[in-house]
Parts: sequence; structure tokens; C-alpha cells
Amino acid sequence: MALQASSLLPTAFTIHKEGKPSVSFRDVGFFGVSVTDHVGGVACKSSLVLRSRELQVRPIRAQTTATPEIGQAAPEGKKTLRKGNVIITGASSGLGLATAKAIADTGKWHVIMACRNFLKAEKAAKSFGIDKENYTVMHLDLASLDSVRQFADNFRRSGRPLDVLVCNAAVYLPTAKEPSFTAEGFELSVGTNHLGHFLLARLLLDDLKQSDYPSKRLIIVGSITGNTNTLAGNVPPKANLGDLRGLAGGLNGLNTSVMIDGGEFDGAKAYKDSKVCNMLTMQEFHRRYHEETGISFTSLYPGCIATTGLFREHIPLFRLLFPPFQKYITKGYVSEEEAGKRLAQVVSDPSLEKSGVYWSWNKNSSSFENQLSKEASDAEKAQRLWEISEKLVGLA
Ligand code: LMG
Ligand code: NDP
Ligand code: PMR
Repeated sequence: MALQASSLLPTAFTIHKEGKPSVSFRDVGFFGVSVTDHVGGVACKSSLVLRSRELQVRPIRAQTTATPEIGQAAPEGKKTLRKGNVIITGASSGLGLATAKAIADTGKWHVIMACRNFLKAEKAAKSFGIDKENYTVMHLDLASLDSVRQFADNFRRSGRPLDVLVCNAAVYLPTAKEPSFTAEGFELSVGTNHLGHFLLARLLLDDLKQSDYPSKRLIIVGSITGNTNTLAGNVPPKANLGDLRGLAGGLNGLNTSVMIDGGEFDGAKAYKDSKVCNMLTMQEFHRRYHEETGISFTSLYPGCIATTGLFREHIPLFRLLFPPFQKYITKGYVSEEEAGKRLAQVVSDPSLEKSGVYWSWNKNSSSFENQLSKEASDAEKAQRLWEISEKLVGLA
């Protein structure tokens, strides 16, 4: 990837404060790479429209360093907004990294990259040309509840307000024959993707509440493969939480099953189940806290980002065939940078503020409120999932 060129991009955005950028995005893609190199020319035109909309190439005066206008009212008479603070878990690769890049490059946000591998995250941020003014790496291992608690403490000590939390990190172990476990002994996929994030979001809810930012958001990344009302969600093994008996038993394989529904271990199913948990958790947060706090709770399917590290445990043949399969057969493929811009939209775009929504994008890359499967929108199950999860993570 032409990563060095990416450092040119913030300049490309900042010099065009008021109107449409005069730099042609046809020639320069988001990471300084030709758009056509990435998306094969498909949807190039629509992504141009998307770019100017998503990235909100609007006045960015509040964040530029030494202009005399700082702190003064914008010409329209609107007050300038302070920089927003967003935590993104798993920002060391894939979707999280691309989102960190997209959001940091607006100059309007400070991104806290919450990552288990500090060095990897730091290197990734540097190689993507993220301005060091606009990000901080903080250690977070979601597979350890102690680490989650420590992270929340450390974040609070930093004194930054929290305006948006993005629960993005995940592991996918499709070829594992035997389960692995988190520090507390939960099956690793559900333990990391759901329970770690559940505790994190619960601990940081107060911080979000206290923020004075005009739009406070908690975003939990979901997926199509957890939704059995789609073709992708019907590829075996299908997600199914059953009656949650395995989860209630602690997912430790000692007294009960390591699977939420009480079945035999299946890594691919555990991942899909964890995504159902993510989507149910978002809705339960919405029901419990949206009205009271004004926080917007959302989930999304960013598209099939077939090239990310998520598939690192899959067999080499799969990793070879999956991207062309998604690009040319299902046409569900999106590049990391495109997906990053979608998630960045959910972080900051005023048109995606509605709470309780599962966002998706159509072929023209315009967002729409999608329907979740029956199970992924089951309010009773969401409530039980919440109650069991809070016991497991030590909140009840
Ligand atoms: C499992 O296998 C593994 O067992 C598991 O360990 C784990 O890895 C898991 O998800 C990960 O996968 C999945 C396996 C079984 O699917 C395959 O990948 C086999 C590939 C078969 C090749 C099919 C030919 C397609 C041609 C593509 C050529 C390019 C190849 C690229 C391949 C990359 C992707 C692998 O899956 C199956 O059993 C195969 C059948 C799956 C079809 C599922 C479709 C069900 C449709 C049901 C309709 C439901 C309708 C709902 C509609 C709602 C609409 C609103
Ligand atoms: P990646 O593997 O590229 O990114 C996952 C990130 O999670 C990495 O930064 C990884 O860290 C981090 N992570 C894993 N375990 C932990 C942990 N214990 N503590 C902290 N961080 C951890 O995958 P994607 O970017 O594809 O996935 C991001 C999100 O997008 C996931 O929620 C996934 O479910 C979702 N998604 C992905 C789709 C796709 O097609 N790729 C489709 C739909 C949804 P490290 O870099 O150290 O490994
Ligand atoms: Mg899928 C419209 C069709 C579509 C879409 C959007 C996806 C997304 N997939 C689709 C169809 C199919 N997939 C079909 C027809 C097959 C059978 C050949 C198929 C297979 C398949 C496998 C084996 N797909 C997969 C796998 C994985 O291992 C991935 C997975 O399930 O990870 C949990 C995956 C995915 N398909 C997707 C998406 C987005 C994924 C991956 C990641 C995720 O949900 O987070």
C-alpha cells in the first residue's frame, strides 16, 4: 500500500475549509492509493459522493492550529465545537484502524486506540500517517476483565471526556478443534467479542453520560453472518443462542458447554453467536438508557471486508478465494478504507444519530436502517443475555 502518500491527505482536506475539495478523489484514494486499485473501479462514482458527505468536508477551523478564528464563532454564527474523543477497540488493524484513520483525518476528533498490542497499534498508526496530535494508544486486552477494568481506570485518569465508544475488536477461530479461553475462563470468541465489550461499555457508560458533547454514541459492531434473515446468515454453522444455558453456566467447559446454546464447540458458530450478542446488547442498552441519557446506541454491518486480519486463522485456501468470491460473486465486498468510512459515519455523521438502529449500506454506499433477524431482535433474549452477562463479568 502506498502508505507514505497517506500523510498528504490531511493537507488535502484541511486546505479546503468551506466548500468542495478541489483535489480530485478520482486520482487519490483515501490512503493515497488509486481508488480503482482497491475497488476495481466499481462504485467509484458513488464513493466520491460518499466521501464528501461522510468526511464532512466542512469548516474545520476549530481544529486547525494557529488560525486567528480559533474559539470565535463560525461565520454562520454557530459556536465552534471542541474536538470529540472517541475510543475504538481493536484499532490496530482492519476496520478499527481504517476508522481511526478516517476519523482522525477530519481533524475534529481525538482517537483513543484501545489495543492489546501497543507496539503494533503505534506502528499501524504511524504507517497510516495518522497525525500524532489526533490519537493516543492505550492498552486494552478484552480477553481479560482485569485489563478492561484497568483500561477504564486509565482512561478516566487521562482526564479526557468520552464522547463516543466503538466496540469493534473481535476474534474469529473457524478452524479451532478445541476451545481457547479468556483469563477468566470464558470461551475466547464470546468472552472477547461480547463479554469484554459488555463490561467495557457498562463501565464507560457513566463517562459517556457526563460528556457535554452534543452527540454521544455507543457503537457495537455487528454482522450479517449473525442474522439468519440473510443468505450469508444461513451458511452453516448458523448463529443460535438457544436458551442461553451454556452462557448461564459460564462458558467454561467445566460444568457446562463452551457454547452459548449448550452445544458442541464450533469456532465459527461461537463467532456468529458473539455477533448476535453484540446486536442484542446494543438494543438492550437502547431500551435501558437512551431516553434517560440521550446517548445513541447503534450497531452496523460494514460490508464484507474480506481482506482483514479477521480471517488470519482460516485455512490459506479460504483466505485466497474469499476476497474474489465476495468481490465477484456475492458482490458484498468492501475495502478496509470504505468500511472505515462507513463506521466513521456512524461515529460522527448527524444523519446517523438515531438510536437503536442496525445500519447497513447498499451498493451505492448509502446507509439505511436494516432489519435484524428474529433472534437478533428478540427483546426477551436481550434482557436475559444482559442479566446473565452482568453476573459473569461481576457487575451483579
Ligand atoms: C464452515 O463451512 C466450516 O465447516 C466451519 O468450520 C467454518 O469454517 C465455517 O463460516 C465458517 O464454514 C462452510 C462451508 C459449508 O461453506 C463453504 O465455504 C463451502 C464452499 C462451497 C463452495 C460453494 C461454491 C460456491 C462457488 C464459489 C466459488 C468460489 C469459491 C470461494 C469460496 C470462498 C468461500 C468459502 O457451507 C455449506 O454447507 C455450503 C452450502 C452453503 C449454502 C448456504 C446457503 C443457504 C441458503 C439458505 C437460504 C436461506 C434463505 C434466506 C433468505 C432470506 C432472504 C431475505
Ligand atoms: P481484524 O482482525 O483486522 O481486527 C480485529 C481487531 O481486534 C484487531 O485490532 C485485534 O488486535 C483486535 N483484538 C482481537 N482480540 C482482542 C483482544 N483480546 N483485546 C483487544 N483487541 C483485540 O478484523 P476486522 O477489522 O475485520 O474486524 C473488526 C470488526 O468488524 C469485528 O467486530 C468484526 O466482527 C466486524 N466485522 C468484520 C467483517 C469482515 O468482513 N471483516 C464483516 C462484519 C463485521 P490485534 O491487531 O492485536 O490482533
Ligand atoms: Mg459468506 C450475499 C452473500 C454473502 C455475504 C454478504 C457474505 C458475507 N457471505 C455471503 C454468501 C456466502 N458465504 C455463501 C453463499 C457461502 C457459501 C459458499 C459463504 C461462505 C462463507 C464462509 C465459509 N462466508 C463466510 C465464511 C466465513 O468463514 C466468514 C464467516 O462466516 O465469518 C464468521 C464468511 C463471511 N461471509 C460474509 C461475511 C461478512 C463473512 C465474514 C465475517 C463476519 O461476518 O464478520
